[in-house]
Amino acid sequence: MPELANIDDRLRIPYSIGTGIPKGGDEEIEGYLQSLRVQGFCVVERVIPEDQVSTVRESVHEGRRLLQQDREAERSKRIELERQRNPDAEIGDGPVRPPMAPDAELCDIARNETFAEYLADSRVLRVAKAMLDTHVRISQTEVNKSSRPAGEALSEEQLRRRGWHSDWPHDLTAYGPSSEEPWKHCGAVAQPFPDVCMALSTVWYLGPENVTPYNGGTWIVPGSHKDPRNPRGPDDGIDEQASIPGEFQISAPAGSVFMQDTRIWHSGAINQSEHERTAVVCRYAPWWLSGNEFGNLHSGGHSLRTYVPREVYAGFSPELKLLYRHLAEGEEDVLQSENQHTAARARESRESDRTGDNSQVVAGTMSMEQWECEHGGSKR
Ligand SMILES: O=C(O)CCC(=O)C(=O)O
Ligand SMILES: [Fe+2]
Repeated sequence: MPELANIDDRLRIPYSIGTGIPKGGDEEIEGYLQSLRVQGFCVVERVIPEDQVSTVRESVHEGRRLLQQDREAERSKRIELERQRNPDAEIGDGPVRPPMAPDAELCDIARNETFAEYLADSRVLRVAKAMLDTHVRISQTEVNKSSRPAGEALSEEQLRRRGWHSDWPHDLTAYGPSSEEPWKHCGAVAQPFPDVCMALSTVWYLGPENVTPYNGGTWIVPGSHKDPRNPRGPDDGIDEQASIPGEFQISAPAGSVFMQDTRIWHSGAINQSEHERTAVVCRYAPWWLSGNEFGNLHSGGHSLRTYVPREVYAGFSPELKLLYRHLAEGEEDVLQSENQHTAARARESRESDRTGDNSQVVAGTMSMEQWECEHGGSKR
């Protein structure tokens, strides 16, 4: 492929243990961070141990069924509320604007508690905190992200078709607002995107098979997170459905987590196998990224606002609680202790009455890499 000659070799570094990242300790985490920064993604393998994957997968299938039931009941309640507010309201089959908790829509994490605990896995959290902020939270949870078997012989044309996009808050379609439903809008960062990783989308591959290009390995364009164009940019001249030079598909054992900078251009893939590639998608974001006001319209439901019921939240581990506290019924999210500790140190240094010498501080001369090196990088 002649076009590939232009693709920077740095975009072919290992993205997982299976592709060459050293296993264990700080070196492993550094490998993920390097891949995320340079290529825009990484894969943390076997976050769900091999012998647990089928239990977790089955619990998610059951969780989806229960959610469906609960959502029907919630929707009827919302319609009732809407009618009380406006007796003339004409309510069809479409979305009904949700009020605040406890009448907002159930977050997908409810009914999926067996899966949920893995979201606070130590490797995944270390990576998310180093990329985003020590106070990281899950802004979107979508348990219905399987790639289902295509079930028929596919033409070359079908196999060539992509669905390139980047994810919230970098999805320029902002999930379909209209003049009738202006509230149905999840917000998108304006182009050109600032060079900041604002959130990490994670795809949790739950088997039953290992993920390969044949059965739904996610398509990705390495390095595209740094390109000011976007496949959904209305003026960028990119065909959302056509292949792009440098594209390739992720491979990973079942139970692994694909983590991507939300700016990266990626696409779901056709599953040519006989089995559903079960998957859950969650988006980790720092405390400062507005989620529940604008960001929670998800494929499982029709809601901008989701909430985690009190009794579900009470059963979470302390680490998982920190990821969902902002959505939990009756809870207030406050800055986590690591952030508060930094603020306390900053205040202490301001309070000392020593006057120092800044003659060696020439503003603008320190690179980000130098700063990270001096401050301990991802071990912070
Ligand atoms: O299913 C996949 O492989 C990708 C899913 C995706 O792109 C999304 O949910 O935004
Ligand atoms: Fe996506």
